Amino acid sequence: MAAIIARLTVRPVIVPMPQPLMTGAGLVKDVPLALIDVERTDGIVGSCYLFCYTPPALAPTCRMLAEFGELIAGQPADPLDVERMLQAKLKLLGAAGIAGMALAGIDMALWDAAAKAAGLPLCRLLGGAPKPIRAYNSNGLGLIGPDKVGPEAARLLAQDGKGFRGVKLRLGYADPRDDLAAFRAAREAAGEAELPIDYNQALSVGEAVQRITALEALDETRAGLGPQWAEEPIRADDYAGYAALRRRVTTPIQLGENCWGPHDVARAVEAEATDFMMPDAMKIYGTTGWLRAAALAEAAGLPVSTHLFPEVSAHLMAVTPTAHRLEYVDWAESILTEGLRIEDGLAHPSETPGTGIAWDEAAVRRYGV
Ligand code: SMN
Ligand code: MG
Repeated sequence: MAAIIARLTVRPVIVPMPQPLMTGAGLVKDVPLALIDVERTDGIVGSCYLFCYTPPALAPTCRMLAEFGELIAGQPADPLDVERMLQAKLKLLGAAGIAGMALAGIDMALWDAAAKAAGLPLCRLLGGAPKPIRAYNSNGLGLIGPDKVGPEAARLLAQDGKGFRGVKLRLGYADPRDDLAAFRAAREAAGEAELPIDYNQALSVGEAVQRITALEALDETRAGLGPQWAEEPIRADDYAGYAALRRRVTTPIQLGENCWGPHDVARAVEAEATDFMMPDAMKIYGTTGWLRAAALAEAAGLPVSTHLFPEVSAHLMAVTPTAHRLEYVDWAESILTEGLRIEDGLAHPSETPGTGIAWDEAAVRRYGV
């Protein structure tokens, strides 16, 4: 008998950022999360959280989820069909922003429920095994000033004895010389660890050519220890700009966290905009959208990394043919009974049924808004 969706509940929480992060696109100091539970008539509850980026987006996201909850109640709990139904409802509005986030949250919760119903970790339900994936620590190294970068890189590489062999460095300082100084300080502290850099869309195409070319001229880069990739140097959706940039630098370009659904990934591929692809489990439209994006990336020969949402992303990477790196952040861990397990720098998908997301109810009450 088909499982039916009984009800969706959503709870807003604002968790303090363990360590505030200054990026090229502004300061992140609070973690506004929409906690979603979708209950089926067989009693199984699927859960996931959405990261809403900025506190003003939290209440509208929860409201949108509640409205969608009314729409899907009574429908079969089959994620692909629910995704089609919500996409159809969003044809005129467009499935980006809060509407796209809500659709993704429902999708991830329904897949979590489906995996629990099967008694399988999500990656096994999707046909894979819970294999480990190399992770890097993305919890810090914001725009803190070049003088603070070395000690922070060392601290992040050592965090909780997780054995990281990579950390992400945010660049895009007002003064380009600070970018060079920050990279050199990070490299000195990080030894041979992987050092992806992230500009969070701070630059024009011309500035990006200059800044990345300058990094490529450093002794560190010439010795083979340059940035592992340059992430979002320019406006996220300027794929023609990315293609132009790629013709002028050799550092691999990374983008994808701002792709809305597999269709944006297809456009980025078509434009030859990038060397690497890092979809965000939420903006890509959840598990359903991820599988489609992963197929596009595989066909185009693009290595795939994750963006935020480490718990569910670890499962998705286990079934991603060109899986590359997992971005580890601990931002939601304070409201989870268990965070993602990382040992020797490798992330291990949870082995309990579902995605492993379970709420620490005392913490949810503490941070509820
Ligand atoms: C990032 C994303 C969201 C919030 C802060 C920073 C950054 C990343 O682009 O890729 O981690
Ligand atoms: Mg980024």
